Amino acid sequence: MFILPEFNRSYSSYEPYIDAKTMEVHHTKHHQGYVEKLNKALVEGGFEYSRIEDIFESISNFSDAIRNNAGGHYNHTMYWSILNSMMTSPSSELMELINSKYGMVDDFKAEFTKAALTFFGSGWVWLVINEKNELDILTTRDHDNPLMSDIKKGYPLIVLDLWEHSYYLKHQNRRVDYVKDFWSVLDWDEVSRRLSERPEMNDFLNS
Ligand code: MN3
Repeated sequence: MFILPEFNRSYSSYEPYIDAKTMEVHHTKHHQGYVEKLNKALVEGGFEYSRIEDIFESISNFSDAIRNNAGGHYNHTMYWSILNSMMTSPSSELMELINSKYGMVDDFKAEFTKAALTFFGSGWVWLVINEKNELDILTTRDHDNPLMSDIKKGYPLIVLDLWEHSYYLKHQNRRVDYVKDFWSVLDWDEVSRRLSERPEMNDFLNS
């Protein structure tokens, strides 16, 4: 059984960039819903798992309900983990990778923002490290994830929720303002930690 991760900060921690009401509803209603539906679908299918990554590894064997809700659980858990109210900056390892692929950090942000704004519908935008040890920006539909066995695009370092429920109360239809505000609450320490502690490429790309 999976459980909703606790929020270790108050929902108002990310004001004025992400409002407290959005955080609360997003966490206690949307994310909670994905966890409940995932558990229900796993029980009905007779499955027992303790790691979402193990479900992702053979994702095409599962129902849409398991795919969507397992992705919903992982993606939201990761999204919460990369938010911070403190000013942080990329590690030197991450900075080198950004410089070699995009130029300055602002150039990377512009590319990531463009991907978020040109994506149509509900989904997620990601920064991943791929099997060539290069950074990549990509988008996934619904609750798909770069670690899913039929996607396998790399190990995720940054994720941003592009579903309207993540910004509509505050930003309404202005996804551009939501993405701009995201940079003010992105926890580069956690992104850098994910990079330095990423699993061996073989563990998640070739299995
Ligand atoms: Mn969401």
